[in-house]
Amino acid sequence: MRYCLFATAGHVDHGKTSLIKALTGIDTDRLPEEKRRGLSIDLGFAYLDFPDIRVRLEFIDVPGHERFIKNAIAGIVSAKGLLLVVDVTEGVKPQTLEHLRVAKALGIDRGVVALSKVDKVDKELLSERRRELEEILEKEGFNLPIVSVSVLTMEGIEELKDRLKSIIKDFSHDAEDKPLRVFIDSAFVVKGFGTVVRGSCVEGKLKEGEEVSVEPYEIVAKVRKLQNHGSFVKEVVAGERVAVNLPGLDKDKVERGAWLLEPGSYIKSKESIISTELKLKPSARYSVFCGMMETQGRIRKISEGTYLLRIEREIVLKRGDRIVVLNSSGRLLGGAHVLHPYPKIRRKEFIKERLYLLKNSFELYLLEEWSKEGLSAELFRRLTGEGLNPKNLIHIAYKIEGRFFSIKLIERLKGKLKELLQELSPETGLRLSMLQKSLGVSYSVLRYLLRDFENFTIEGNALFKRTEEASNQRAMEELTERLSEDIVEEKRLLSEGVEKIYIQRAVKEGLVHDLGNGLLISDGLLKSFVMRLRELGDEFSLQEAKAKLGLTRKYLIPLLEYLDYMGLTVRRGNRRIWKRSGRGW
Ligand SMILES: Nc1nc2c(ncn2[C@@H]2O[C@H](COP(=O)(O)OP(=O)(O)O)[C@@H](O)[C@H]2O)c(=O)[nH]1
Ligand SMILES: [Mg+2]
Repeated sequence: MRYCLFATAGHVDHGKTSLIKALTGIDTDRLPEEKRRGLSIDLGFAYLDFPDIRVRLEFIDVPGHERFIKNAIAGIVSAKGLLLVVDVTEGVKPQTLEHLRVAKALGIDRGVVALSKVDKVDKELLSERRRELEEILEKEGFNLPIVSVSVLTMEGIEELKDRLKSIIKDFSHDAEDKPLRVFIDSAFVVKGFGTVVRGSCVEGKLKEGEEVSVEPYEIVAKVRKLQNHGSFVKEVVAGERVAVNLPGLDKDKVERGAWLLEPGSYIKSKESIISTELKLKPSARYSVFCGMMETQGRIRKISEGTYLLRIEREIVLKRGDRIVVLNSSGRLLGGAHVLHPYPKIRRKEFIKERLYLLKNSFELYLLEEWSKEGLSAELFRRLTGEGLNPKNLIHIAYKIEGRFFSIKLIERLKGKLKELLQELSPETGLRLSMLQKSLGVSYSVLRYLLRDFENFTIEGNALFKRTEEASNQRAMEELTERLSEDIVEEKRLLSEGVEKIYIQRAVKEGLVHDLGNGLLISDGLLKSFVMRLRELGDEFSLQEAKAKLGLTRKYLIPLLEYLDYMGLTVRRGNRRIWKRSGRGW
């Protein structure tokens, strides 16, 4: 089963609650006060199943009274579509427009309009109202089908269901793959279970037994039971109305607007960069809805249509989220969308100079904003709810230990490092922490940068310049190491990039022997050959030597001749005899 959330919208008494009841059989006016007054005060919930397309359409019934505009926003904010109800006898009224504008502010553009109570009017008035309605919808920027309905005669109810079905049939369910986000609208205690929070799952999935973090309070709690409309379920997904049993949670800690999130999946902040068509003023104080959470805030203008929003409490947002803006007296102004939920650098010039990146290639913006720390896929996901596509960073960034750094920056740092290293003397060295500080980079980045500088060595936690002597020493060590297992031809070493001068020096110092014909052997290997040959007794034949050392004639003959030359052996025909006076070995 998949789920899709719709909200009702429309002026008070236009027939929203009655229509939901006619569609679903569920009476959403559940508060005693609502029953008494015949008026929806708070949100109500119902659902309609379409078994053939395996979708449950969830309804949030929104109150229409103007005093409850905030409840209306809280209801519409988690919806993907709208069921707008307009009383045919009254036509469009203030809250009809207001709710349409809330939907617009939230980027909701799909849904159906029900022209209600058509049992009360004649055909003429009906078609006049329809025309009026079409005009207004167009003016407000909506293109929605209109269905005439009556809950008394049940006229149009089936048509309305068909319309709804054809809309939700094509809905994408990719929100299911995002990190979990539940907007909480209430919390209560159920005897025997403990605290239950209820809300709309707008993104992701949640399973029984999983841990969630309740934000913005930073409480991690374990899900004991899950329900969808009173039935226990093992898992809930995006689009679903949910009741989540969190026994360990204190119900009084939770208020409407809180979130259930996958722990660690988002960043909370009090500042964000938003984009809007509204003309906002730095002098004014605004009321903003982020999800169902209402808070107060002020803005700083970055440029036309782009503002830095500073709110009074830490909340959870991600890039692409819509927020609703009201003026300080609670009048709806419109919507904005979040470009950056956690701007680390809030300097106006920084943001302004990079507006294009901010709007069009967020990865690149973040690469500059987090230049020294590097951009990780995890950070990207926390800010956007999406995976970082490394393809977008090819040719622009290096990946160092899981984080991306711009090539431009790394090259600049290399230049700076070069300058710093020029002043380094062989004796004193430089603490790595000092270098890190001067460059403003992590240890892993410093190590990455140092790879390009050859004549330095790290000893302990300091960097030393290699003296020429030390460089020679190192080259010699490398050379003898290379020659310690096999006899190697000189031209092969040269082709591997060993400098001739080091070979000559090694031979001169006795570390390496030149057997003639350009065959080189390390002193150690030569000694071990001699020792093994000595095991053959006072004298040995060419064949015995070959079997003992496993060398081909190409190498063996120069080796044995070299022993003769060294005065260790004398050759007699095919045999070699150890000389008594042979040096040492
Ligand atoms: N005649 C008639 N009355 C209706 C119809 N739908 C709703 N009503 C009445 O209109 C009033 C307000 O309806 P309600 O559903 O509470 O409106 P809401 O405030 O938009 O939820 C109630 O008295 C309903 O009985 C309809 O189709 N025909
Ligand atoms: Mg109602």
